[in-house]
Amino acid sequence: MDRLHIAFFGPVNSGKSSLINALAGQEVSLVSPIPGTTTDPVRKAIELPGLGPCVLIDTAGIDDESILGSERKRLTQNVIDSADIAVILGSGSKAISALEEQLRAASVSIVHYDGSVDSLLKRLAEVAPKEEEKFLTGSLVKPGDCVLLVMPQDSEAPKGRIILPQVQVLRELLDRGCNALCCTPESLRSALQKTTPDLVITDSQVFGKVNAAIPADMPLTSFSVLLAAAKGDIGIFIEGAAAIEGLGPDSRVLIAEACTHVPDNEDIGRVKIPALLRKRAGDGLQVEIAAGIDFPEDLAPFDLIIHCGACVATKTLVRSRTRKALLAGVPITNYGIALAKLQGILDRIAIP
Ligand SMILES: Nc1nc2c(ncn2[C@@H]2O[C@H](COP(=O)(O)OP(=O)(O)OP(=O)(O)O)[C@@H](O)[C@H]2O)c(=O)[nH]1
Ligand SMILES: [Mg+2]
Repeated sequence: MDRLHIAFFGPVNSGKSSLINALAGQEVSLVSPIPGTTTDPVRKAIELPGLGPCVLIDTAGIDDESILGSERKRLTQNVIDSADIAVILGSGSKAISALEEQLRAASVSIVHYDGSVDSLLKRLAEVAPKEEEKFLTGSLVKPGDCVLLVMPQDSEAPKGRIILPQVQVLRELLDRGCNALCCTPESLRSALQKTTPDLVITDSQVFGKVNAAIPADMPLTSFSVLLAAAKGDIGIFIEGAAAIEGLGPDSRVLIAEACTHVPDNEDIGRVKIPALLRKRAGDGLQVEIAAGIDFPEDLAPFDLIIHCGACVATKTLVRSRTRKALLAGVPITNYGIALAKLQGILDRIAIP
């Protein structure tokens, strides 16, 4: 399950850090009477009563006018773009009204702190997204279904564990009363001899291979398609993937990753997708990578943006990047949809 990202905003010295420390029951952030104590955003992962796993994010005062103020505002903007809920301390000022406007534009829920931690927790629980709204598999499965999960364990897979989207889907299937069978692309045929699945969920990188091995009428989707549907606007991503057809040797493509993993020589964003794009559009095609919270201010030079599956990113972050791309007039899609398009099976995949 995704952690709920709760960000705290207010003027300098309004007690943001004190409130976070009170909620966490420990010293997460430095408190002092000196205005401007918190400079860069401070993040703390914690379980809150009634809310479950959360990330509390402390920020610099929205009226911080120090020399570094404008740089801090940029970091604060990154927090706005990735928060699920904003807790605001104070009211009435111009800076707060401007902040509220930004938060509303980024679809962040707003809660005003009234001085009571108990009532804050209650309000947070009210506005937090409900568990049932968060199913990745949506209406694609029902209790009793058998779901086959194709999970390559190649050199890119982490040692000794299973990657987050696969863990999330597996857990959800168990919670929803489904029977899940896991296999690798190599053991797919023997898995199909043992059972006839109601749905196949594969890693997008082997879409083509899996599609060729299963009956044409067997529902097929991928982990990153499920994530895209839950976190972004999948309709926009499908439309965006059409731009792949128009790419040529002079085109520029931005690959945006939400996490900062160390890439290896089979990396999907840096190696596999660029290679497939160049095979289709020509060797001259330029690919730029943006990782973590970095996302270019100016998107206009790009002909297409391909975003990662966003397993560690919030819905708000994906939506805000999608909005920026649309405003700049640049088509945006994601790894799973792009790979389905590049492997010629976009029309065939099941979307929740
Ligand atoms: N009386 C009273 N003082 C408080 C309360 N909350 C915070 N303070 C005091 O207000 C001062 C600022 O508190 P911080 O929590 O550092 O405020 P902040 O909003 O994080 O400040 P910056 O990081 O500088 O933006 C400290 O001296 C706190 O002890 C409160 O509820 N009541
Ligand atoms: Mg502070």
